[in-house]
Amino acid sequence: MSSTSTTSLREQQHPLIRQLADCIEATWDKHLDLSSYHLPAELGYVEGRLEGEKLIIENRCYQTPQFRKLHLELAKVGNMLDILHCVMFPRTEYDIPMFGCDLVGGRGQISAAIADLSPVNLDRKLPITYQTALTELPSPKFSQPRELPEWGNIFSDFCLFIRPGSPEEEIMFLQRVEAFLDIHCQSAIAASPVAPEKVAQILAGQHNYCMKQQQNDKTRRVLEKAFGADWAENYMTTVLFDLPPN
Ligand code: BLA
Repeated sequence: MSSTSTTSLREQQHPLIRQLADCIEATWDKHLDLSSYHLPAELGYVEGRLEGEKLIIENRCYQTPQFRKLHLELAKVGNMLDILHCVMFPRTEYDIPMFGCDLVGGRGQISAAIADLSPVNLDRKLPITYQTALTELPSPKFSQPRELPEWGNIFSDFCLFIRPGSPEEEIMFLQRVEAFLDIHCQSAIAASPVAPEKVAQILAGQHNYCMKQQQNDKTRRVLEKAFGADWAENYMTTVLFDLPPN
């Protein structure tokens, strides 16, 4: 997949998606030592059809010394649906949270904007460095907060899930996600690997995170309608929320 066509998909998407995609990549570039991550070739760029509209999915993946996989996905269904999906999977020898973000919109309006740094250790608490940094951030009020689904108990107290009510709220969302990313990248590069006996707990926490995310029926339905149930199951378990190898 050439980068020019990823750039062009981005240019066709909702401005908030474009801005957040640029922001995520710039933050990764600024803080982290990126190298390439191998995705099965046939899953890097995918086209399907959903209700007569063309569905395009473009993936960018990297790895770093601290992260097993950094995944940024952009998807577009005709003019109906624009999606940004991003997950940062830490290597299991680091006791650091999972960054996840999803923006879903269509016809000029973002309906779901969610971002979190989700704990994966046993007591489901963020490391104290994260708690301190996140508590110090300005926490603006949004006019349309949204309710998490049942599987959303993986998210932290700092999880932001809203429907942006104005261009100002879109900017506030973008700024808060940028702050999450800065805190996360800085904490990750400062982190020391855990003792080997703690790795299994972190692995279990990442497993739980992925299993819960795989229960998101709204994501699954879009993929199933365009590509069929087997393809959707394979994509959700090997690309979107793959489990780290044991
Ligand atoms: C919601 N995700 C959604 C919705 C759709 C998708 C259509 C409903 C939008 C709405 O309720 O307004 C679809 N999201 C997709 C598709 C992909 C995608 C097709 O990423 C990929 C190809 N989802 C994530 C991550 C998080 C996440 C990383 O991928 C969070 C960190 C959350 N998406 C998330 C949540 C909802 C959602 C919590 C709302 C679910 C609900 O209300 O039931």
